[in-house]
Amino acid sequence: MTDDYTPPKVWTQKGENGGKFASINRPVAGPTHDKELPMGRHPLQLYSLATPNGQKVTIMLEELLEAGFDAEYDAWLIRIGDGDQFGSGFVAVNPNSKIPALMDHSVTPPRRVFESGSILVYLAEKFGAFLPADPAARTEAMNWLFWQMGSAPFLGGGFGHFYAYAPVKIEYAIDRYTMEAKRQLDVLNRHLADNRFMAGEDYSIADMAIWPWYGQVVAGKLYGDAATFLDAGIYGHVRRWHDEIAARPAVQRGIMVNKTSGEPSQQLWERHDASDFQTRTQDKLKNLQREDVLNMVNYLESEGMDENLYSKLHHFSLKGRNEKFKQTKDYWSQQGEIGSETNFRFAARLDYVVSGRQRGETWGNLAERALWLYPLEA
Ligand SMILES: N[C@@H](CCC(=O)N[C@@H](CS)C(=O)NCC(=O)O)C(=O)O
Repeated sequence: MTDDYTPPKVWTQKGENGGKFASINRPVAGPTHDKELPMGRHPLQLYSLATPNGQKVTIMLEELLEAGFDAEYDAWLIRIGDGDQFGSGFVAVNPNSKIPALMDHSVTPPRRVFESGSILVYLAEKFGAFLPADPAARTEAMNWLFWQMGSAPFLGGGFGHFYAYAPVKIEYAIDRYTMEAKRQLDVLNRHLADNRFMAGEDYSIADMAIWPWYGQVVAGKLYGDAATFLDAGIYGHVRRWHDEIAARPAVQRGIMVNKTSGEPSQQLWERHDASDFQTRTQDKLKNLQREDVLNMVNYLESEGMDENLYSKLHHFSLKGRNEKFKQTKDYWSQQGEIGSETNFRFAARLDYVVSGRQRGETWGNLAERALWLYPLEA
């Protein structure tokens, strides 16, 4: 890569262009491989990752539940760094291959919803919540929601990309997008000087859309030390608004869903039940004790494990030793503690399968998911 580049007449791909997202950038759309999406027991099936765009939707779903609506959902992890967004099942839900994507199975035929703004409006209208009914306030909420959809690509794809992710630091690009990011923050700061929330007195989907981007940048949660670089302390009204929203229990839960980085106690890779926040965060899964594992094994045996799953689980358990699951169980009892990463992952798979069975899911689905969620080679 040089700084005196003259574009050719017709662009051609010269291989990966470096940077954090090099492996998933490509100049064409459509699926790269066949892969069905998993399906849980709730009508709403979310396929996502806890980026700011993903968090908007999990915040909304948790807010709906907190407010007493029947918005129970399964949130499945889409690892965009691994290319899951290019699987055939995902592309059928979102032809744009980007998280978040939602299926609503409460209607016939099931309805796909993609683009985070569209998902927020869809859910707000479906449940009649977080979008003001009064036409003036509703219009204001929509104004700011669409402002976010149009503006955040400059913050994320522009500023965040060139400041934090690009393989080279290009002063021109960083200057250009820093200027725009600061201008946008000033837009928000001026508005929030006179308004408690984006659409006035009521918290709405406009706040849920803007907060994960601009709120978290000002609070120092995005792009390394970007808050210092942007002199974020001068956006005091944005910070006040950020802090009020950050204190909401639904927001605290929403930002944990499909999160695969940061504090293990804040990572809930998949969400299938309200209790998952207490029992299935990464710190809890890592703390599984030997007894728990033996209990799981007993449970699996009493349920009558199918041969296919036996062989899959067994495959993970003993680094390829050719034994049956019964021997795996004996191995566990002899070995005692769950020490190695291999053992942890095996235990996590068992736990996953047990709780999936309790939710009434099928063996085959669970086995596939267990393989995918807890890869041995990680
Ligand atoms: N406008 C879309 C943007 C979604 C988006 O950019 N998603 C990113 C993660 S934040 C993604 O899935 N990237 C994967 C890719 O580009 O291949 C929305 O708001 O839903």
